[in-house]
This record gives sequence, structure tokens and C-alpha cells, in this order.
Amino acid sequence: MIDLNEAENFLKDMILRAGELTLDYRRRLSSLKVDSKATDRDIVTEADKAVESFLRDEIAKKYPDHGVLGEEEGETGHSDCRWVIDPIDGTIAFLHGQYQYSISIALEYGGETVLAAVYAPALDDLFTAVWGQGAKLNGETIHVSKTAAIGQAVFATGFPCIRAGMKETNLPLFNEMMMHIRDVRRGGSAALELCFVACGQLDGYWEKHIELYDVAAGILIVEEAGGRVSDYKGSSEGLPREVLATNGLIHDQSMGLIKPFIL
Ligand code: LIP
Repeated sequence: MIDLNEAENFLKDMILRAGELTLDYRRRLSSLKVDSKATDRDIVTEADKAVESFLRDEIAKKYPDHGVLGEEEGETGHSDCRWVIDPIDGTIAFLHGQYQYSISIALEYGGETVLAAVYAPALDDLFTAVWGQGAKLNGETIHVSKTAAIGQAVFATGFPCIRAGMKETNLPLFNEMMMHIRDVRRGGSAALELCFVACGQLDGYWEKHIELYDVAAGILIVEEAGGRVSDYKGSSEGLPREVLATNGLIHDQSMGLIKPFIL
């Protein structure tokens, strides 16, 4: 088994340096090279690629035997230990000069996430969690909110389905949620929305058609902060393609609203 304390220190140092790299690119956004992925609304910038390459080099130097799953370069290596990385989660927010983008990194051991960090460089907020040891924001322990009534809850969501040109758009469910909750935010980084649930700024988050690298770190951070994460039916089977994360108190109420929209 890997030394988790050592891995956590390594991870924190690496993700902060990766954050610096994004800030360098952020100072020259207008000249950034941007490519399309599956559709022309699905984009990757040279910053996404450079950050993933930096992270892969750092991991290879420290842990040459570990596997890596990254958004831009896919899966490499096979080992009990796998780093799951999204070099820039919220690429659209990043490209448009907004604050709400993040770097998301999880370490899996035997298929379970044991260590996680999400860093929002433009906010200088670093969220971390170690399995069984709680979650932190900038070194201070964090907890989910205590909101128990769905009518007082603020959620975040996202619409990758629309960008991918899918028929199922999240809009009918969005309409329904808006009728019952206090408000919705759409920041653009699933990893960061999950962290906002973990620290109580949000009470819940739902999103479908999302990838493991978007949410692997954020899921551990929510759970370690006392929240609950499941698929839309309340189990872990549909994760990460379908994610409902809440403070736990409003999870069943949220599932009740989502139920008629499960296809
Ligand atoms: C993004 C997510 C966001 C989701 C987007 C996209 P990316 O990740 O975090 O919440 O709605 O469709 O998947 O592509 O910026 O890394």
C-alpha cells in the first residue's frame, strides 16, 4: 500500500504548481490555441494539454509504476494505483476568463479513491480529502450544509448532453428542480461544484453524461465532508455517468424530484 501522507504532500505540491501554469496561460487567453473535440462546442485548449503533460511527468518521476487516466491523453499504464486527472475542469469557464475552473486529481488504490485534490487557481482554493480522514479547504476541515428542506436548497448542475448534441438535455429536469428548490447555479466545473457541496456553499449538485475524471476527486471530497453521492436512483452503480451529490439531508427529497425523469 502506498504511503498516503507522502502521496498527499506530493499531490498538494504538484496541483499548486499546475495551478500556476494555468494562471500563466490565463494571462494570454486571447492568443491561446483552441481545438474542437467530439463537437465544435466541446473544446480543448493548449493549456489543458500542457497541464496534463506536466502532471503526467511529475507522476512518472515520483511513481513510475502507477497508471494514469487523464482527460486529454486517456489511459496509460496498469497498476493497483491509478491517478485520475482532469487538467482543467471547466475549460469553457477558463477560456472565457472566468474564475470557476479547477484542476481535479484523484488517486485510486484497488479501484477505490483514497486521495483527492481539487484546486481552483483563480480563487486560490485548494480542496483535499484523504479516505477516512475528512475533507479540507485550504487546510481547514469542511462540512456539508445543514439545509434540510428542499425549498431552501441551492443546487448546481451542468449540460454536457446539449454540447454533445444528445436528445436528452437535462432541461425538463432543470425545469422541475427550479420549481421546488431555492435556486440553481451553473459554474461550469463539476469538480468544483462538488467541492462547493462539500463546504456547504451549495446544498446539492446533479449532472448526467459526465466522465470519471470530472468527478472522481470531488466525490471523495463530498463524502469525506459528510455528504452523500449516488446515481439518480440512490445507488453507486450508475456513477459517474449520473451524479447526485447532496448534504445527505435532502438526498431522498432530491431523488423524489428526479425519479420521473429517469429514462
Ligand atoms: C466539464 C464539466 C462540466 C460539464 C461540462 C464538462 P471539462 O468538464 O466539469 O460541469 O457540464 O460539460 O464536462 O470538459 O471542462 O473538463
